Amino acid sequence: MKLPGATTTWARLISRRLLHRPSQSQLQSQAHRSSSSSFTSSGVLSQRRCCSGSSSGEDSDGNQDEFHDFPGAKAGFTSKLKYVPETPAEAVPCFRILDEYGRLIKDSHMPEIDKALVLKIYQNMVTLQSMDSLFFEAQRQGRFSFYLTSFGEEAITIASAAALSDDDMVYAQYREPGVLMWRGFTLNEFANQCFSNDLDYGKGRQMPIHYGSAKLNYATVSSPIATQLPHAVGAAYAFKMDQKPLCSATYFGDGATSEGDFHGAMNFAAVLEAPVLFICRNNGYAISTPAHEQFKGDGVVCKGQAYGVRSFRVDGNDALAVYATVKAARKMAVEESRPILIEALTYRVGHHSTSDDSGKYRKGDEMHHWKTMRDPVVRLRRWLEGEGWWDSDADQQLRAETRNEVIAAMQRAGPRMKQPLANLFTDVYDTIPSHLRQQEKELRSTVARHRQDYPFDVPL
Ligand SMILES: Cc1ncc(C[n+]2csc(CCOP(=O)(O)OP(=O)(O)O)c2C)c(N)n1
Ligand SMILES: [Mg+2]
Repeated sequence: MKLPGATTTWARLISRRLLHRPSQSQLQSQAHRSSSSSFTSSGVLSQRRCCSGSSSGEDSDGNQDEFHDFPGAKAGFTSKLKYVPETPAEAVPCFRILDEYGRLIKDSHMPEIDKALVLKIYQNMVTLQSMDSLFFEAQRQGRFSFYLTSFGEEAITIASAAALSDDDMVYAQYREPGVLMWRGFTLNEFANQCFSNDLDYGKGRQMPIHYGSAKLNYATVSSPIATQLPHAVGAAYAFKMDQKPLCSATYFGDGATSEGDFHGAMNFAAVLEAPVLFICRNNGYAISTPAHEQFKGDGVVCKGQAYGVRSFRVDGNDALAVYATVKAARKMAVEESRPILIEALTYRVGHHSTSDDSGKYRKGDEMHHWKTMRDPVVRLRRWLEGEGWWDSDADQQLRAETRNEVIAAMQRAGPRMKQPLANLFTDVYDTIPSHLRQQEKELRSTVARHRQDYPFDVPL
């Protein structure tokens, strides 16, 4: 009987193995010849390394020179009862190019980057700072309901976005508007979303800062932490199957690594060899929970090896180092079809959000130190000034211009009508089901009875 291709090969191999099974005397002579392989009494092939100077085949740590092909893991044997330490003797070092004062560190791995690109990175970082300051104030004035800043983390999002291809899919958490800004999302578009006006792509259904853009390959932010990670793996796997030279990049905080979605996503990505960049902003806090209460071990970077994922640790406040790391990681992900974990160490300078007062759980000195001494925008500016590419006049002009642009964007977006009430009930079902119709009816009658308690600019 003719067997299908793959089965024929296996059948041949098995029959060859059975036909050529060695006799007991052959086994003995094989063992004496210190050959590279032998059959055990059960007939299973095991490897035998040639150990010079060790007649017992065991080194001083009890490691034996034999290993066995367990289906679950390939490992050598040891006669000593040993454990794997919970943390390595030394923490993984953090890659940087610029020191705290914006000086180039000698012999550092400087990426290929031209003046125009670094200036664009810097200008975007300043624009993001301006937008955050003014939007934060606007929220405090009650002009929109919620806001959250990227203070202290501007380098991570902007410099990493600069190192990606604009066609790579991005799955962000919420503190990454810098990526969208880099890709060309305008201040008007940011303001439209925060004001939930008639131009908001999300049709007013999401809280402010939950941006998204199909045009810019940026999946809409979703509030439940870490749900974006498995999506990024799926998208990366699709790129791989379609043989596209692209990757997906997913951003998340240190707190997100406590979610099951992080672990599931890492494992799937490793096993499927999906080209995805896991970019963790380890800013030391998940709202009020400090990192040391979030996880044990050497931060986030150490988790990569557990899943078989190559990992980097970088100073997230050094824009050049972030750019170099993401550039190298993207190349590996796309060319070798593999996931990469990047832990960017940083500090969340602002409150978690406008619903938080971080003075309740952080020391004032700590916040002041990071704000004044470790600011990523200042660090990059110092380096640019050292290169003769930037000066204080240019800086003042840029800050004045971006401030005016942000104010103008809010002036345009604020007075526009909100999204109509009816939008709350559409776009999930093809035909609106009866229970949603009933809810809509009840909502309309409540609004009619308490008109003064509902915003006048929401069309009914
Ligand atoms: C599944 C889930 N649990 C809890 C929350 C509430 N929550 C919102 S943000 C946050 C902290 C996330 O911290 P981290 O991932 O470190 O991001 P960071 O805010 O520091 O940027 C939590 C617990 C949530 N949104 N979703
Ligand atoms: Mg955090």
